[in-house]
Amino acid sequence: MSNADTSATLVAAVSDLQEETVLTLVRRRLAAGDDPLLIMEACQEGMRQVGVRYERHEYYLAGLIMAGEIFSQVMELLRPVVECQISDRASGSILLGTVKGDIHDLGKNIVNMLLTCHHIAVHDLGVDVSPATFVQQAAQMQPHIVGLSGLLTSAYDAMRETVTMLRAQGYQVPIIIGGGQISAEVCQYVGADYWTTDGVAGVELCKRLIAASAVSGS
Ligand code: B12
Repeated sequence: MSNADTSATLVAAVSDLQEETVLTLVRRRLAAGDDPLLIMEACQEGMRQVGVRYERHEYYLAGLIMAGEIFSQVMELLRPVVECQISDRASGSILLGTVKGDIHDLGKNIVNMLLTCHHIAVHDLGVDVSPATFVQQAAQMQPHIVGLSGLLTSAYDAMRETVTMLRAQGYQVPIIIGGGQISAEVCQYVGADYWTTDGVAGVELCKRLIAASAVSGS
């Protein structure tokens, strides 16, 4: 089977919530030496499809919970492989969290893992983090970057509030927002500096921003 075929099969298995099939396919692809980030991408697409099926009332909350559990298990399989594949060093720090009212954390946890692999210090505040907590922790940690995660439409207001509060307190560090439904329009509404729907691209951005701050001495 070609890579494209196995990816399509994996996307479908995640979308169909076929736990055993997903885990078997992931183990098989890892054993064949496939890139763990490509495997993760396929699973993320499957999760997006689960969301679509939830919207169509084909799945209910239990389906979302099941999808979350499957994805967590996939990440447990991928984590050790990702960790030993990345060897570069980028010193810097990021304050990360899922914003107030939102408890989605699978994407945030991936970003945490990838950043940690690149030796960027991650201070992860968890989920449902209030704007005041972000501000308080930014004061303590003085991070190079603040990263806000959110998947719910209602999270955009919490993101906006967080950005406004950080700026009002004088923090001029780059703020990145991430999550499956984020767009340029959302970024503009929130007042963040950067946005992404892709963890790998987000981590590359963090590395560039940290390198630039080292050059400018900020
Ligand atoms: C799994 C899931 C859940 C699980 C989450 C488990 C967990 N531990 O996270 C559970 C069951 C808890 C859940 C609950 C709910 N969910 Co939900 N959920 C999903 C689902 C199917 C997948 C999300 C996911 O994990 N994707 C995989 C990850 C890897 O992708 P990701 O988060 O986008 O992250 C990537 C990037 O975005 C990026 N990234 C993410 N954050 C950041 C941050 C930074 C700084 C950077 C650089 C990058 C970055 O990196 C990641 C890797 O590439 C989505 C569907 C979808 N389209 O997203 C719905 C979805 C997000 N949920 C939805 C809803 C409605 C709910 C509930 C309200 C349902 C309910 N009736 O209770 C609750 C809300 C609870 C709350 N208060 O937060 C809706 C939101 C609709 C909306 N517009 O607001 C969605 C879109 C489904 C849908 N299409 O209707 N959900």
